[in-house]
Amino acid sequence: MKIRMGGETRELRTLWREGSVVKMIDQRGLPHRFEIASSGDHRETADAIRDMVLRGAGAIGVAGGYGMAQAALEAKDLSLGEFEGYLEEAAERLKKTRPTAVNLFHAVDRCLAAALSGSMKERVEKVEAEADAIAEEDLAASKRIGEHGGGLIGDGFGILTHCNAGALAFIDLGTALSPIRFAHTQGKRVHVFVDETRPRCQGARLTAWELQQEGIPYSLIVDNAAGHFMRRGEVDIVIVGADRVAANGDVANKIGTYEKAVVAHENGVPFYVAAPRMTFDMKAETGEGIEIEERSPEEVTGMWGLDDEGRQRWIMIAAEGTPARNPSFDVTPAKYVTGFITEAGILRPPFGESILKAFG
Ligand code: RUB
Repeated sequence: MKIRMGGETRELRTLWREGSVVKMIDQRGLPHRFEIASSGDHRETADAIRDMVLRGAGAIGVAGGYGMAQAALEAKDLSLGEFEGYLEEAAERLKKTRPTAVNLFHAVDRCLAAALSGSMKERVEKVEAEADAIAEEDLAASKRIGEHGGGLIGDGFGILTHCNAGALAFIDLGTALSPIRFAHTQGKRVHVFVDETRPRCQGARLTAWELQQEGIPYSLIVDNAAGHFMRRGEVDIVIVGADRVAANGDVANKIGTYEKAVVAHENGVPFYVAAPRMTFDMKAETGEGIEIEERSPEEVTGMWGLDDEGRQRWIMIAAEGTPARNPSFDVTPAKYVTGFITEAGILRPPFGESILKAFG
């Protein structure tokens, strides 16, 4: 993605690997502070996923793969038996960080499978190659999602998106934002309605920042305003990402997605989910079984912001000790989804069949 800083433009990925070191854009400081964070071993990479230094299903998956490559390099001087034990433990540690995005589980399992046969040298090389392949596949999928989804966007469209399913949620380009980038590059006039996405404000902090970097017109709106704009006919299409899609087309995505889908349905606005193969979980028959991460109540009772002197500050919104609930994701039933924008094309209902045909 293009990062404009002090008159200079840099092309960067959200995260990348330099041997045993993983580098990533530290998303906790954005949009006010741009910093690259480094993780020197798989434990630090697990911490970075848990603490949301990086986030978004695709990026979490790639980080999980890179964490496994780090673990393989850390264990390369052990016996084969100890190596396998070390990698299995690393896999467990990485998988425990965030439960909902299935990309993490797919990536870690692929790398673990690569670690279980061959000589030590071959095993380490295979895990590294698998981790790098996952990153390149994700990037290729984003490009295809952009091309397929770009065709759904007409000139002059208002597009609503929720959370951040952009370059920062992936290696680059993203899922929901990729078709928007594509349509913009084709010269179509678009206007993006960006839900702020409480409690962590990924829309206000990350999606708005990405669109600003790319020069794509947008308005930031509070989460509660989406229905208002849909009812007034200002939104022509909703495009969101996903953390896990069940085999029947139920979608787990950032909390609030379900409400947007219901309101879109009520107003006849098409509701599309942009997601690559890695986000589909064929083992989950429906959305019922998907684990929903519950995060700290403090994210609801307070928030981060910038003070007058440019310092990042945590401020309280609710009274000290206010009880709060903080589910990070919700499940949107498949009946509200118009289609899935995937690297294999647009999947249409009945999703049980179209998903199985594309990814089964
Ligand atoms: C991110 C979120 C995003 C999806 C899409 O949640 O819900 O919409 O992960 O990601 P969080 P992708 O910020 O809590 O990780 O574009 O990678 O499919």
